[in-house]
Amino acid sequence: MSTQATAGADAPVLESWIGGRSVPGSTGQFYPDINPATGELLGRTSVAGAAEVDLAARTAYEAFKKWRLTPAPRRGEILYRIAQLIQERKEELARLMSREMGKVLFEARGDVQEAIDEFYYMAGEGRRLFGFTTPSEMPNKFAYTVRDPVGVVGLITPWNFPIAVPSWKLAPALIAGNAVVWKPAEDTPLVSLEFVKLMEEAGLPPGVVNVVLGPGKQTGVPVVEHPLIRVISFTGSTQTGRAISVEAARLGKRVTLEMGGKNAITVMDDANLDLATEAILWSAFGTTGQRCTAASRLLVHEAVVDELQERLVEGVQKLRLGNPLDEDTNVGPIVNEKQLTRVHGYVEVGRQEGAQLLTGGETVQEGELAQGYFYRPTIFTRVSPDMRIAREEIFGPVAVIIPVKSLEEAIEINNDSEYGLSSSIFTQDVNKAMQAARDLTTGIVYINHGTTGAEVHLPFGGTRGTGNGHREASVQALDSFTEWKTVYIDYSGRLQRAQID
Ligand code: UN1
Repeated sequence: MSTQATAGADAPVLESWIGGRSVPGSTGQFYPDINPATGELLGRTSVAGAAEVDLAARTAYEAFKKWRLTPAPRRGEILYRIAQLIQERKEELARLMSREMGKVLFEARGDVQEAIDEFYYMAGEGRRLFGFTTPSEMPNKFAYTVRDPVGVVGLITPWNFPIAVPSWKLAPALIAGNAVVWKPAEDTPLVSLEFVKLMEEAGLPPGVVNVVLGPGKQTGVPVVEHPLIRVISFTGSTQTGRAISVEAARLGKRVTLEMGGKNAITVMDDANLDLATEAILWSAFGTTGQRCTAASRLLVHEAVVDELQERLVEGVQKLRLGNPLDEDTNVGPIVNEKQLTRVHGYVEVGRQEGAQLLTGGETVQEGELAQGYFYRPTIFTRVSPDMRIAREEIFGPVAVIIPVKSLEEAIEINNDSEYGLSSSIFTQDVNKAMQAARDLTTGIVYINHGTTGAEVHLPFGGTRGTGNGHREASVQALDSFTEWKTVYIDYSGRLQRAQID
């Protein structure tokens, strides 16, 4: 972390990291970095503006010229060392993440583990990065394809997976030979700075990844607009993603978007209810419901709805809210006050819409927790699919139960959503499971498993309003950060005209 003189407070000033050094923001503004469990001020971000983004983009462009010519297997070795170093610092990074955005420690460790997995995985891609060869239609002519890097790519990432989600973008961008301007969420500057410094310590040349710190308006917008930045890869809210998309279209840039979800778990009448209960509690209230893959709709067969409700309420009451750094905490705080207000606003909407509140529905006011942004895990039941709480992404610890009569009805409700990230079904009937796997129109489908738990070597992404057709992690992520180049080599010594001769 950058710990230069602080102006008036004892929390450190956090500065952007460009070309291997700290750079103060020229906006003159500061943004607070607050521990959401305690209200403690961890740092004050010196907000970067267009000038720092320009410096970062030009620095990246210079670094790109060398990085693209570094053989991909050598780039892979650096990625491998990054993975090793993250592994060594796993605990340290997890604790910092927990303090900064409130994820409970064991989940923060998982977040860091996802980055380790991703960097190891993409390191191996350095010895593949497959193109293909195919016969030419002419004699004495040869054709092949290669993946070229795009150049400088802009990454805009959220606070909810502050190490894992950036890694899904950084590792493929880097292995393909791109340089990066990364704007992490304004709520997680510390962990982002630690991460970029770690990458350089592992051997990444300074300037290949540059971090610009600040909110979207001041710092994100210039990233989207900068002419040297050819690709914008964004994960975050639908509202911001759509705005980026419009701007990127105007500027003729490639943009990959990973936005909201309204993921559903279907529970059939033959389901293993113990397993379903456990999976729902994990999917709905893990990361305090602040995941794109969080289960926020529960489509429960009417034959088991009463029993499942009882088990869920019992389960929720056993969840311990607390400081995320305590090993026995199950649910941490919401990331900031704005989100807390938003979540409670949706609970009010649910009440007005006539949904029945089963449990939760309020902030926590007792003891130490009153200092942080804690909200009780909340379940509504007797929800109808057209209510706002059944349609809009809440991004907090709120799940709604919609009773259904059949598998067909569950599939229809599941698919009738603006979003299409993940879905899940609990059934012991293989025929129903296969029908669901065929007919659920989300990017990810889980059978007898909750809606979260993506692995890095498989495509991650969603249909409809969740994204714009690309996938993250997996080898498919390379498509976001490469241009296909087709090379024809004519060794006939004469002019051969395709489609003519
Ligand atoms: C996200 O919510 O933005 O599968 C990412 C999961 C995690 C990643 C979620 N591995 O829920």
